[in-house]
Amino acid sequence: MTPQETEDARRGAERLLASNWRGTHTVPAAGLYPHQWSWDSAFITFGTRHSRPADARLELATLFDAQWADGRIPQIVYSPGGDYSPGPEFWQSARLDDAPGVATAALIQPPMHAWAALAVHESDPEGSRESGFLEKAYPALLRWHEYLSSRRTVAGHGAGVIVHPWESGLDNSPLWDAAMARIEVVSTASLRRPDLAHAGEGERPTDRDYARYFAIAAAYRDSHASDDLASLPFALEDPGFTAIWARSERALASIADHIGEDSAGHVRRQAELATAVEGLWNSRIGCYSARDILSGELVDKRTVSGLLPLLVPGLLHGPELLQLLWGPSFDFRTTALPPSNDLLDATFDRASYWRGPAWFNTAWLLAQALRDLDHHEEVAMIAERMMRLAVAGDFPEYVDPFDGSPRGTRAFSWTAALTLDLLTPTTIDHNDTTEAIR
Ligand code: 9WN
Repeated sequence: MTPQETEDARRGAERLLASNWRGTHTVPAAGLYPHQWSWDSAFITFGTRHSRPADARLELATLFDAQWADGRIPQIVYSPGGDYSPGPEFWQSARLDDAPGVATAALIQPPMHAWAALAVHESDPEGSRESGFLEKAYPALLRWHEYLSSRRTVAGHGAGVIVHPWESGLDNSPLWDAAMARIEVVSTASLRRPDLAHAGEGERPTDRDYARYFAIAAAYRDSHASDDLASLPFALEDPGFTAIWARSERALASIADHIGEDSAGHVRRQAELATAVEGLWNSRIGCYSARDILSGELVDKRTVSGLLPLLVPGLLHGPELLQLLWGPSFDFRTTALPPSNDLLDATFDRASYWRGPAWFNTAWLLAQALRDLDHHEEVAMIAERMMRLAVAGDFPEYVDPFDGSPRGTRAFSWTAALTLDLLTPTTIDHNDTTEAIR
C-alpha cells in the first residue's frame, strides 16, 4: 500500500466519521442505526481519538451520562427521531427504577469502554488531563464493572453472562442457536423490520430470529431488568464478552494508576476473569465457546467469539487457537478477513450477518491480540486488507469472507474508525503495525 493510498483511506475514514457525528456521539450508520450504541461508541473512539480527541472524550462521556443507577451501560441510548426497532416505546425505560433520565434500552453490550477510555487518554494525555477525563470516567467504569461482577456472573464460574443475543454484539451467531430454539415463536405477522430497508434480507437475521429476539427482550423488560439469571429464557456465558471484559479490567488498572487510585483490585479481577475464560474451553471442538447456564452445557460451535480469548495474556490454549485461526476453519491467510463462523460448519453462510461474513471489529480485535503475541506480519496483513476492503466497499458493515464483496449497510462508523486506528502511527501502541505496513 502506497503512502498516498494510506493517506486517502485515512481521509475517507475521517470524513465518514465526521458525517456520522451528531454533536455528542457518533451513530453507527445514519440509516440503519440512528442512535448511540454502546460498544460501537467505544470502537469509534479508537478512530476519533487520533484527530478529534475532545470529541472522542465527549462520545464516551455521553454514554456514561446514560449509565443506570445499578451501574449498567445500556446497549442503546435513543435520540429523538430515527426509525429503529425496538425503539424507546418498547423499553419504556423511564418506568424502570434504575434507568437514567434519557431513554435507553435495558440490555447491555460487551464492555469495551475502559479499554477505549485508556486509549483515548493515551492519544492526547494533555487534553485528557486538562479536562479531568480519567477522573470522571473512572467512577463510571468502576460501577459498570461492578454491575457485571455482581449481576452478570454465576457463582463458581465468573464469566460474563448475556441475557440476549444482542448483548453479545454478534447477534445471530450459531453460538445462540440451541438456546434460541427453546423460545416459542407465536407469530411473525406483526413484526416491524425497518432494518430491511438498509440491508439485503439474506444479510440480516430472519423474521423467526426477530420474533425470538422480541420475546427474549420483552421477558427481560417485564422482569424489570432484574438479572435473576436462572429465571430468564436466555442466559449464556460468552467467551468474547468475557475476554473483552478481562482486557478492559487490565485497562482499568492502568487508569487507576494514572489517577492515583489503588489498582490492585483490578489486577486481581483481571486474573479472575482470565481463569473464568479458561472455564469456557470446549475440548470437544478445540475452541472456547459459550456455556448455556440453563442447561449447564458448553455449545459445540467454533465461532470468532471463541477466538477472542486470544486477547487474554497467558491463555492456556493460545497455541491451539492460533492453529485454528491459520487452519481450514477460519483460514486466516486466504480469507478476506477472518470469518465470523467456522467455514466448515453446516451453519456457515457467507452472506448472513454473524453466521459467516467477516467483520472489521473482530478483525481489529484479533489484530490487537496478534500484536501482543508478536505476530506483527499478520497484524500488518489485517491492516492492509481492512484498508483495501473498507475503501473498495464504501466502509461496509461487513464483507463476504471469500471475495471481500461489501455486505450490510455502508458508511459504517466502526469500519472507518478501526481502519483509521490501524493506519495511524502512534508512539503508544501501534508502532510496530504502522512500521510494518509502510
Ligand atoms: C442490535 C450497531 C449494532 C452493533 C451490533 C450489530 C448490530 C443491532 C441490530 O448493530 O446489532 O444491537 O439491529 O442488528 O450486531 O454488534 O452494535 O452497529
